[in-house]
Amino acid sequence: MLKIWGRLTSVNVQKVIWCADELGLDFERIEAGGLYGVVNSPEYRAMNPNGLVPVIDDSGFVLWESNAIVRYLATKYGADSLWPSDVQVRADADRWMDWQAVSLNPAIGPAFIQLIRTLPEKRDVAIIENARIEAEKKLGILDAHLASREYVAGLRFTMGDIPLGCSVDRWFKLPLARESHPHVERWYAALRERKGAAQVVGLGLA
Ligand SMILES: N[C@@H](CCC(=O)N[C@@H](CS)C(=O)NCC(=O)O)C(=O)O
Repeated sequence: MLKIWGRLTSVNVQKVIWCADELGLDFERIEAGGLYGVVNSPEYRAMNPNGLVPVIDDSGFVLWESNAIVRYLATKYGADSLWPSDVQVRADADRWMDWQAVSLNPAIGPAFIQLIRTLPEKRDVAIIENARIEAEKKLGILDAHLASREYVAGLRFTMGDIPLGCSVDRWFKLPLARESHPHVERWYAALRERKGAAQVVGLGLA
């Protein structure tokens, strides 16, 4: 059976759980990372020398890097659903997965760390405000893209929506004032209805 290591409070673990649920896979999730530790044990480091979550073991095939895991699961179990067969649709989905990892997540991250993982008396309002401004700029880019599409890669939900869905879910749950991005809001509302999204959208921030 597919094994997934990682705590559900990790946005990167959330992507993998959402993807596996979307595909209807049977899997076992093993707590690791944060307060659960595990990631520094020799056994874990042998699977992922970075000591980070998530990691999967699919019948002996071990893989780390959340977006690579989503791509792998989508390719193996979601041909022509999560994994688009059309090369251009797939490239579009891929592009937004990379953008989530290198642009959107780093923009939102500092606000999340300050507002959720830092004691109120230790919070730095300038970091929160700078992160908010950066995140709003990125969400403006996503909003313009979604103005003419149902989902990030076109008419259908694909693997490309999952990492972005996790980041945007986190953004909408942060206790701060947000600008309006109507197309992102419409897309996120549709994602929230999906059975595969239930575990992630049902979580509180921690
Ligand atoms: N690029 C990696 C980043 C993984 C990562 O940074 N994971 C964080 C949680 S989001 C982690 O393992 N932190 C240490 C811990 O939880 O103990 C991926 O996407 O899988």
